[in-house]
Amino acid sequence: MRHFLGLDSSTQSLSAIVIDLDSGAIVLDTSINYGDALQGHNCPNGFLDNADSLIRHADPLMWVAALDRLLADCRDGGFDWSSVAAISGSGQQHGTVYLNKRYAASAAGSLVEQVTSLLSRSTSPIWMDSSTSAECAEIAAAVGGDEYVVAATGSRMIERFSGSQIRKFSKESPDAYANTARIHLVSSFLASVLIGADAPIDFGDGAGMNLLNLASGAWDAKMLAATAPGLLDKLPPTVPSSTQVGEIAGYFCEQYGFRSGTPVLACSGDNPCSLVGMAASTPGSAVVSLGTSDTFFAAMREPKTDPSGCGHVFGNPAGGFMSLICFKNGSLTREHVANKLGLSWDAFSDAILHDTVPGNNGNLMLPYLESEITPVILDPELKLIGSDAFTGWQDKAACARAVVEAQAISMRLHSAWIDETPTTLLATGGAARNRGLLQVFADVFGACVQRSAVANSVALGAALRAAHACADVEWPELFTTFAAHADEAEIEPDPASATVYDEMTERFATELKTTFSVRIRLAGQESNFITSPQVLA
Ligand code: XUL
Repeated sequence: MRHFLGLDSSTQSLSAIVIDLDSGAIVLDTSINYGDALQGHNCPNGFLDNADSLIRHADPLMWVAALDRLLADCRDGGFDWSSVAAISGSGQQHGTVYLNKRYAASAAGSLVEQVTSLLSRSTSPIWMDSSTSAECAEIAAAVGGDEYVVAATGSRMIERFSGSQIRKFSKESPDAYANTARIHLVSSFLASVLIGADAPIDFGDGAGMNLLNLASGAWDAKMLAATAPGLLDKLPPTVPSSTQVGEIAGYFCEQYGFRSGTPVLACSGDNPCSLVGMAASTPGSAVVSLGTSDTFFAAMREPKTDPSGCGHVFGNPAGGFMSLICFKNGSLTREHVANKLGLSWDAFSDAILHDTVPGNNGNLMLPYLESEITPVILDPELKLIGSDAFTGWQDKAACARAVVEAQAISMRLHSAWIDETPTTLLATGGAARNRGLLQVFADVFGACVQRSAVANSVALGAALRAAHACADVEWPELFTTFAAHADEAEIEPDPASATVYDEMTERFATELKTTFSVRIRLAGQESNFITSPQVLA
């Protein structure tokens, strides 16, 4: 049987998808929620409680307990793991796991028992941790500024990325750091557990560490030296994502019936895997994920970097690179406006489609209800700001269009550094249900919008990567079979709106600079403009 397994070790759950190349069907699609199923690990939302809201760590034992549980539940439910021909996986990006020696499966005990004695640090900082501003500044200063960091690693120093987290650990717990022989990402840790040996880090996820040199694919000596002592020895080697890193450990064959010799492909980060699962791993399509945060990601022909340092560059598991840009003001900001207007999502969508026109008659909003990471806006007092037309939320339709238009324009503006104009936007996330919102994104980008029908693009992406590498099936065939778009017509851009949005994007950029204290840390520049904006929120 040609079954391929993709695992997704994410923030709140572990998921598994098995695809069947012969029938073209997904034959297993299941998930374990840590908060529900593994309460003993005290991570109801995927992380340990901490009085300091900047600190977000998880229990790495919970991740392996989830693996045992998921595999056992499926076996007990009748799923035949011996049908799996190859495996790959994904991990939430940036999180780190600290081991006192290189991973080696021991003969006895559950995965929790095997891993417990290997941990040199009992907790793992995850991507939600933002407690490392001091370390980011120290590392940037040591290499001569964020400009070097961006050029070498594809991102400026980012609090949640692994490098500053490793530095913080080395400063706060020098003995435990010295006792650490291996630092894994969640993805390479998962791969290590699967093969029962030390697995490498792939370029996709490795690029989210502020340690990998994008051009060479090797660890960047200058970044390593600035981060923590003796780091090179503690990091696994790096490999292309398509590398087979080993065969499934005997433990999984004995416990769950996997076929001995089943190949395991390098695991990668969730965003790189999602790029594949969304069928967007070749340039031309960009994924727009509209959720709590809005995210834009796309395959890149050339490894460009964002001069403002806000966007990220990761490895594309299908080869080359990908961009990822995250906007913190997403659904919560839209929801805030919809609530102010007293509009349901259907009414919100209808108002945009039927009661307003592209460009909103020149009325512009700046969509920052809370602090923002793209661009970096730190002002906690910051609120939605806009033209007089929005005062008092009287013109409901104009206000509804304004917030969405502003978010789409901001995404266009802040993804311009990629220098690839997408012809198709693949929309996903909760807000992708909103037809009016998608029409605005189509018009602002001058691109067709398709809603993706893929539910778990991350686990699917991992399964597709395993199939591509081990069954030698080409990407287009895999995408057509498994990564379907919703069965509906594409949303076409209105050509008449092109000039309107070219002008509006320029105006937005100017307003942004002249209205806010937009702090761009890159190369020590700090612009500081304040006028007297119309505060709406
Ligand atoms: C990306 C990021 C998140 C995590 C979520 O930079 O921090 O998307 O990967 O799992």
